[in-house]
Amino acid sequence: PSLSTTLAGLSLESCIFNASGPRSGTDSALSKVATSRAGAILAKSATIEEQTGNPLPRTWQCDGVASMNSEGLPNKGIDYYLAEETITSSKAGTDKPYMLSISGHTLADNVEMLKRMGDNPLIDAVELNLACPNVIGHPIIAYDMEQLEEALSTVSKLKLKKPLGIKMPPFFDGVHFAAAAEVINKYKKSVAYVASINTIGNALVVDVHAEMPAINPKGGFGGISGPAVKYTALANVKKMRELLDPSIDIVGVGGVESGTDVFEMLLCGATAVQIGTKHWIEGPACFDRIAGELEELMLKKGYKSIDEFKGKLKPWS
Ligand code: RRO
Repeated sequence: PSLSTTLAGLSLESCIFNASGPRSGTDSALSKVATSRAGAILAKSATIEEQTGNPLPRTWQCDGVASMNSEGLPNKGIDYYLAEETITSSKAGTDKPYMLSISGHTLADNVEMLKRMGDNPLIDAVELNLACPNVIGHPIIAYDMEQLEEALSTVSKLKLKKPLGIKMPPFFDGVHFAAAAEVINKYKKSVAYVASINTIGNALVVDVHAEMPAINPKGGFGGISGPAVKYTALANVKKMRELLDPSIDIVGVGGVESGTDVFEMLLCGATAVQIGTKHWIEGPACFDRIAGELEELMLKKGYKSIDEFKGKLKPWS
C-alpha cells in the first residue's frame, strides 16, 4: 500500500511526519527525521531571537500514559531555521518538504519572521503556531477569537508565497469549535491547513513523594500530550473536518503512537498526521515503525491508498 498524501499542495511520500517541538530544534535532529520514513521535516517553533526557554525541570513523562512540558519556546532563532546551511543539512540529501514553524511573542514578530522567509526556495511551507500554552504572561492566541481573527487578517494581507498552516489548541465544546472554524473559513484563501491539536494547556502533574509540582515553570502548569490527549485530538480533527472549508487540509496531531492511531486520525479526516510525544520518547525510529504498522493494517483491510478511507468514519445512523 501507499502512504503518500498531498498536504497544502505538497507531495509527501508518507502522510506521517514530525510535530514541531520534540527533536526538531537543530539540523542534526531534523536530519534524523529526514532519513527516517517521515514524509516531511518540520522545525521547532521559532522566535525572532534565539532563546533558552523556561527554568528546569520543565518536562515530565509517563510512557504510554501522558507527558507534560513547559519548555517556553527554546529555539535557535528564525534566522537559523531560514539559513541554507541549516536546511540543506536538515534535509540530509532527501527531497522531503522542509517546513518552518513560527511562534512570535507578538503578531508583529510573526509578520517579521514571515517577511524574512519571503520566497526562500528551500522552504516548502510555514506553520503559524497559535496555540503555545507555555510562554509566561501570554495566553493561548487561538482561544481569543479577536486575536485569532487579527492574526489571520494580518497574515492574509502579506500575500505569502508559501502555503500557510495554523497550529490550533484543542477545543472542548461545540460553540468554541464553531467560533474558531467561522473565523478560519473567512481566511480560507490564506490557510492551506489546520493542525489540531497542540498540547492541552495548563495541566498540573503532582509529585507525591516531593509534595511538589512535577515541573518548575508557571507554578507547575504545562501542556499535556501523549496517549491521554488522543481522544481530544481525534474529536478536534473530526469536528474541524466537518466545519472547515474543504479547501483547507487537516493535519491530525495528539497522542499518536501506532499505525492504528494514524489510521484513526485519517478516518476522522486528517490528510497527514504528526507525531510529537512518541518521537520525543522513542526517537526517529518511531516513523519507520509506525509507517510499517499502518501499511500492515491497510494490507489487512485491503486498502491500497489512504484516499480510500480518509474522512470516511461511518456514522451509527
Ligand atoms: O516550547 C513550548 O513550551 C511549547 C510550545 Br511553543 C508549544 O506550542 N506547545 C507546547 O506544548 N510547548
